Amino acid sequence: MEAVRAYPATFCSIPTIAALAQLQQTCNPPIFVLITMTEQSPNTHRKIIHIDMDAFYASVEQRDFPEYRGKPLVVGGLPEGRGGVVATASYEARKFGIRSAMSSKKALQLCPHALFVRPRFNVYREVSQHIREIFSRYTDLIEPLSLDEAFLDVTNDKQDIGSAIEIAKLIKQAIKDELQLTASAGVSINKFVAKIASDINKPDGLKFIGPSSIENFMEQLPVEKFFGVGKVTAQKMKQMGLHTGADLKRMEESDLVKHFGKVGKFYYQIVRGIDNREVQPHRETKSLGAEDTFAYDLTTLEEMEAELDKIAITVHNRLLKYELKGRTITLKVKYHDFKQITRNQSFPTPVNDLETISHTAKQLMAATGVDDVKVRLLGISLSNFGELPVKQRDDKELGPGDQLELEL
Ligand code: DCP
Ligand code: MG
Repeated sequence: MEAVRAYPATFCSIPTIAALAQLQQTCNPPIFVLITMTEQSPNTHRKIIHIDMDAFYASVEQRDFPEYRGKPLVVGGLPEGRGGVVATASYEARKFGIRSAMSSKKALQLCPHALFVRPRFNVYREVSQHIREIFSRYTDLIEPLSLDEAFLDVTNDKQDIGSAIEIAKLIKQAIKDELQLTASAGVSINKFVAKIASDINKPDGLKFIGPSSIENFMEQLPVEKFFGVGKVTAQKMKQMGLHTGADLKRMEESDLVKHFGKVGKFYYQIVRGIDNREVQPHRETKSLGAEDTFAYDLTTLEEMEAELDKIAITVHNRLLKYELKGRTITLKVKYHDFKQITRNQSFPTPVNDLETISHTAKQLMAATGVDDVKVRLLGISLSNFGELPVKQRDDKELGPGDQLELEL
């Protein structure tokens, strides 16, 4: 017999190596060894696709109104209205620096000849249903993250195609043929890498990151691309000399946890290409929120209120994006010693307006007692959504740049 596959010894636990050595001594002829994966090696058998529509709302508008094609188009609040924000911008508008969640006024300053239109959610919802129907031709393991984005597990695809790259191509083609829209796809062995991959060749992109290139890919990835790494954490990492995945990989797990809290465990695994989260077809949004870690600990109520106002705006935008209203508002406070508390308030009917979110969060904050405290993180989330039309993602699936807590 011959060895089918040998994993590097670093993947094996010490007892495993010892047991093998003993086996080798006792076996003649040489043994047949298949070392199963340990916690320290990536699970390479899954085939995961992440699909994300390109400039979704704007592309739909350009498709339906030929006069918008080739023009800088902004979908969202109108610049003359109060507090309008950009939902998305066409690629032509992005050249001027216009981005989602920016105020529409700022967008107009950046590009005075941009066209501004209000979103047509009913149309986006229809398109979303159609792309999900396309996905379902290949698998039932579909986890939508928002109207324009989903994970698909095609390890055992319905049509026995076998190749995830081929399936991604077929899906992209069907979206083009049937909807006259483009999507980008990322293909890999886990959700994290597939999601990053789909962003690499946008628009109309397809990127495959296979098992043999995954560790290398993670090593060269800038730290800000890592899930859960926001601006402050990225800055802290850089101060510590951590710029890329390779730098993170040199850290002990315990040190990562010491410096970054629970998410340190996730960093430790993900730089090794390990992300065993399953594609969850029936996942419901349980909560949606945002949080921020500060460069300096906050000590006064004024500082905390100012930060809560900013976080409330982000939460409000996300609620609008996913068309959600919640009955419960939760405040999360993490102190300088990582001790964490949550406080919440529930309402008789679901809410999503900015005023209520920021006011409630500030009231809850004041009630925690802020004398003699040092606050390193604040977060606001909404939950208790009830039956609502769009059941999308919870905050644990947001992309790079968002600072969110992970269940590991
Ligand atoms: N959206 C929103 N508010 C945000 C972000 C997004 O209303 N802060 C809406 C508009 C987007 C849609 O959600 O069209 C999908 O979000 P994406 O992040 O996927 O952005 P796009 O599809 O617009 O662009 P990209 O090509 O970068 O995916
Ligand atoms: Mg998109």
